[in-house]
Amino acid sequence: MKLTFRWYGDNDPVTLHRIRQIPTMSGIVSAVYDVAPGEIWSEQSIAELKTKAVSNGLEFEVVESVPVSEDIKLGNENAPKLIENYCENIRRLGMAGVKCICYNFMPVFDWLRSELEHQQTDGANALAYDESTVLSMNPLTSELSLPGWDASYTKEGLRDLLSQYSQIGEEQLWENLKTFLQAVIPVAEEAGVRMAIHPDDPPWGLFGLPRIITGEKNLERFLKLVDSPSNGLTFCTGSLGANPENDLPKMAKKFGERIYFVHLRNIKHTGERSFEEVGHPTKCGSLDMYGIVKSLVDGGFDGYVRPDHGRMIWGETGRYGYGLFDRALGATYIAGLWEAVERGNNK
Ligand code: DNO
Repeated sequence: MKLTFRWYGDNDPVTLHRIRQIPTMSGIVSAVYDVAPGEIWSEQSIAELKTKAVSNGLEFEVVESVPVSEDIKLGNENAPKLIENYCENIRRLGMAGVKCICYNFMPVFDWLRSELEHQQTDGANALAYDESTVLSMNPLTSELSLPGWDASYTKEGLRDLLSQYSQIGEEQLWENLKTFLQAVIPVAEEAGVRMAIHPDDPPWGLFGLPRIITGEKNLERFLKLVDSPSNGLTFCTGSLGANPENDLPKMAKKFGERIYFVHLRNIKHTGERSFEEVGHPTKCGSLDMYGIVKSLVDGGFDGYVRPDHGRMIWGETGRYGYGLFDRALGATYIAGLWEAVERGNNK
């Protein structure tokens, strides 16, 4: 297992120097942020990112994300060209030593929350999701807090996209995903890169938009779309765990060898389709973090792990979910869990 930490580039208030000081940290997870989704990343930007990491004693082996353009997810006439660009990015990243690329296939919205600064009893604030609040809001009037939201959408652009997706049900989205994978996975194989799809967060459809990377059955179906070692999963416990029907330890064990990247975080279920993010330890929330790590190790997982969203604690301000302090606490907790599980297994 390699412990990693997400870094948002030079604008990230969390510096590489600080990331490096987190015990057992091996590398960063990052992306080139100076190009629009769908475009080819310049070799120079990729190289600069790598140099920054390496000169701070960190590896750069994981990219999160190379975004998949809406045209690809919609499977429209622009898709082939954009898929070709995507393949070129995989080649370039492979050449630069990247081993794993995380991406998602969620239509329009990435991760969604109803609250960004939910006050917790210990004075921390955290991201929270309440389905009734989300559904009572109209994405077209943008009352919603959308942390994973691409702010560049205009209202017209969004209306247009939502109407295009209204023609597309889940089955068509599966088809478009298959077309994408059939093109990119052979390129990833050749480039020595493992593709790791991120589950939908939350793992159910919203605003009439289909979401398909949601649970055990669908992950199984996904892996069979193109059955190659380069076609794998990002196991995001907070995303999949939002649905209590997802048995995470069971899934971690079952898919262990095809999981290349793990986002570990805990959430507390606060009602039907409602949850808030909490500190990483099992005791803080509804997910069995030890059980998940044990199953990953037993299931043959040997990839990258990062602590996921942290709460804002100790007065820190910054990028929602991505401050330093709580994620660093999460990282050392994860390192501790791993040591305990591996030693226990070798007894
Ligand atoms: C949220 C993240 C997601 C993730 C993308 C991967 O914090 O886990 O935004 O990066 O869905 O493409």
